[in-house]
Amino acid sequence: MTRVWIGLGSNLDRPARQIRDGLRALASLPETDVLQTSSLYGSHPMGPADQPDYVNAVAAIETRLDADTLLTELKVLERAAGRRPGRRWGARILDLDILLYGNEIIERPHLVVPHPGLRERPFVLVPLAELAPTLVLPDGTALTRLLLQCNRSEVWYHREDTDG
Ligand code: ROI
Repeated sequence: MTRVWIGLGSNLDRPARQIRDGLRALASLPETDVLQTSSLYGSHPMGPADQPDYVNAVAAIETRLDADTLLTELKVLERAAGRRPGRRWGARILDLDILLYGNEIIERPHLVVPHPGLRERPFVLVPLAELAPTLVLPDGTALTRLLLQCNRSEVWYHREDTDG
């Protein structure tokens, strides 16, 4: 079994519900256990600003699926949630990203792990640190170091009674 960190994001069609459904959907993946799920966090969109705020979370899973198979399964879940191809960095119903796949470094055209945005995105680093404060990336960088470099005030706890 390989420990994998998944980033979830949504900014369409009741994002908090999309994230909660997405977390549940991860548990339905074959040969996969969900170990931990983070709180839900809000953030303003990175990229084009003419789209709604995001809700983000991170999950720790353990899986026997290889990285390519996992990626394919995640795309199936995104599509099942209603996601359709849209503009680059545009609004989306559900984004499921492989952030880390064990301690592997993968650099292929369709899959780069650790996720290229991981190092500077507070909406990924903060939920990741909630689950794994002592995490170290495959290249030896400590998560704590990345957290210090990012602007934590760009993310907030998503209030349970709101769904924006
Ligand atoms: N911005 C935020 N805040 N959260 C995301 O999950 C997110 N995902 C994306 C882009 C469009 C880059 N911006 C984002 O894919």
